[in-house]
Amino acid sequence: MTEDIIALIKENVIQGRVTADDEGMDEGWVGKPGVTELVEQALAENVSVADIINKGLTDGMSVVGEKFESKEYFIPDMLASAEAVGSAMEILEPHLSKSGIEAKGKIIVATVKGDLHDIGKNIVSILLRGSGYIVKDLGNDVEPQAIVDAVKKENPQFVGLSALLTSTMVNMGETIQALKDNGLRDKVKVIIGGAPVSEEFAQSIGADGYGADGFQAVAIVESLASGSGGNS
Ligand code: B12
Repeated sequence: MTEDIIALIKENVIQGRVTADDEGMDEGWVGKPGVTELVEQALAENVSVADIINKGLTDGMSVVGEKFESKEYFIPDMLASAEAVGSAMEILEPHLSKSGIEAKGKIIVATVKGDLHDIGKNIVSILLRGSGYIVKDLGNDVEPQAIVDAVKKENPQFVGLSALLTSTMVNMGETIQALKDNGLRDKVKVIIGGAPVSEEFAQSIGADGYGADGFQAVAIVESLASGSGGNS
């Protein structure tokens, strides 16, 4: 029974269905419960929160990642699945501490100063949340000083910076400089991403890691957390 509902959650993540109204990737799903209804049902049936997250949401998102890499899925498909995971995590968040699940770490994410593109940053946030991290999303067009202030207040292990414009990617370097100027650079690992950014650029501004997509963002954070990755 538990396996059934977990399998359904996983399948509905793959289908990108938030609620029963959603069509999903394949036909014939409208009217059947989506991820939010299934997660509510699973909680009512006392299914473990860890199983919902790990075997339902995360395993579903892994399949989506594979389909994205093999070009079977495109960005809107991935967004639909990421949204489904995000809405499930909103329902599950109040239950995390109760079920003894410890957050893996905390990350502050922001799109840098001057840049209003936040779709990619939002995907990164959702996937990190889905992987068990506490994410403090500062939004877009975020001044270096606001990131410094947030690091002081939140004490995160990671900072994730996003930029989509060649004119704003320089503000990633400015942000890292601001962290240095405030004596905070050694306290956080900084990872960066966004279409114009590259591994080489990350190294040139002294970032700790670069991720080409949301799944790589999670992988980099995981490897930096275990001390086995990054550019440094
Ligand atoms: C949607 C969009 C907009 C929307 C943004 C809406 C929003 N809420 O985000 C609006 C209409 C506001 C917009 C405005 C502008 N845009 Co625009 N926009 C785009 C567009 C079409 C899609 C971007 C996007 O969302 N991609 C989908 C997401 C999922 O991908 P992503 O952002 O790359 O994120 C992924 C990875 O990069 C990575 N990632 C992202 N962030 C991070 C962070 C970390 C830490 C990690 C590890 C990974 C990571 O993971 C993400 C998920 O897989 C692109 C073109 C394109 N095809 O990319 C142009 C584009 C980025 N825009 C462009 C331009 C020029 C502008 C404007 C200047 C246009 C104008 N003249 O007004 C303004 C600038 C506004 C501003 N100050 O920011 C140019 C940039 C050119 C350049 N090289 O600088 C592009 C490339 C279009 C083009 N070909 O000319 N835009």
